[in-house]
Amino acid sequence: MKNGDNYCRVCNAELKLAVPFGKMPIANGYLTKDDFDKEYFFELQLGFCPNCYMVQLMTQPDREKMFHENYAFFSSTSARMAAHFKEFADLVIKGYLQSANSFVVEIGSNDGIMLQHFANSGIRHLGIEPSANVAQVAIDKGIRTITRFFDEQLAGEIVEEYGQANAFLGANVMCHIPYLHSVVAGVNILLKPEGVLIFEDPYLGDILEKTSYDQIYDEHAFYFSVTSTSYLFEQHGLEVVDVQPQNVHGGSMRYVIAHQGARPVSIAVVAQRAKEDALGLRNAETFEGLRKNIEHSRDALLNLLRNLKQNGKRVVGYAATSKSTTVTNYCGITSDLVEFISDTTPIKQGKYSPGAHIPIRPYAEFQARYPDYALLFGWNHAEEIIAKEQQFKAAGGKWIVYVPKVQVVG
Ligand code: JHZ
Ligand code: SAH
Ligand code: ZN
Repeated sequence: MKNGDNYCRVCNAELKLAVPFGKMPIANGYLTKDDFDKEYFFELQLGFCPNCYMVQLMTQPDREKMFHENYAFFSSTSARMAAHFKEFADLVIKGYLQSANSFVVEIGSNDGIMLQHFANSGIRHLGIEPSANVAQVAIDKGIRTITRFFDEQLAGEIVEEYGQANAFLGANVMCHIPYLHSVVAGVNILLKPEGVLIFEDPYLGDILEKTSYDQIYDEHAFYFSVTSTSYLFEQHGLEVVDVQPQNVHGGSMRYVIAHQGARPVSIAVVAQRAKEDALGLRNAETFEGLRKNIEHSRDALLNLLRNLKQNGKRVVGYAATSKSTTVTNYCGITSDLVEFISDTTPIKQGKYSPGAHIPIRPYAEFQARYPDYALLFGWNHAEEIIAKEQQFKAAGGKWIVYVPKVQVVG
């Protein structure tokens, strides 16, 4: 394997630079004033592999800089996501865990948002979650969790201690792991002959169609499509047997993977690959288009925010999402244009946003004095958020959204 930032982490071909974002901080690296001068930055560059079509970051910070005992993202902050993961768990229990003594493993299990349903049903389970603070929340709920990064080595240790798994799950974690070959080799070891890996991640097709460029940040090492994902698993004697689009996180894809030949391949896999060809996921020019769309989106958002400021309007950010770090830093949005960002997560409150250093304030401050405009950094939760903010609307408040295009609503 060639090393360095210019080679595909899946097939080793030379990457093409698709979108350069400039220097970026750690997306979840909320900080205090004392730490401003020590802040870490890296070059955020989206790369396209012309051989296996995997879209990926060219440079990635060390995993320990992102996932540690002060990780700022707790999964259970959205009611919609809690419901989504209950449905996911129910589907796995009914479809794959009906035999006695079934065993389910989840990587990136975070605060136990999904695994709690297996634990509550008395199913043998194991969570693998390297960020110790979020893992502790799960452990306190009685969910068996180990604080480690998953890889091939750990898969061997798990099989020795617990045996192989009927189901191996991951939501918004597979695309976070740069050393995918070790992970997939681990999946091979861990899965029973009839076992399945089911995982979901933000879908490249949605990112292109919606110009949701804020999905691009340090933690997201890969931007999967059915085409590129199939290539990866085939290298390891595994295959994609089903794909199911999911209406969460701005458009995700759920992949069902099995040992080659173990299960029939759904026509949805073939159909989705045809859609990807039509969308141009195998053409470098598609990504030149993305780059232009991103530049237009940035200009439109900046124009809007500058106009509002000139007109004396108060603008506050709603939800200090990881995604907002890309938007604020790429567009150059500071507290000059956005007074503060309201967020419900205690660990983020009282700190400053990465790079742009916009203050993060408790949600109560948003409610206490509504701004004229709320910039919806949590646009992926728009339905849930707009529904519960009827009072803001009644008070004359308006939403600014920037996906799929920059506009004012409400
Ligand atoms: P949300 C994270 O992305 C990081 P983020 C990670 N890389 C990933 O892929 C996805 O999650 C799964 C706040 N909030 O879910 C709470 C409100 O304040 O879009 C959280 O700080 N009020 C693993 O960070 C933040 O939003 C609300 O009403 O982009 C979560 O943002 C709601 C619903 C959320 O994830
Ligand atoms: N599944 C949850 C959490 C996603 S956050 C959800 O969808 O909401 C991504 C999680 O993956 C983080 O908690 C992070 O600590 C964890 N993670 C990162 N690298 C990992 C690895 N190599 N193995 C297992 N978990 C990992
Ligand atoms: Zn490749």
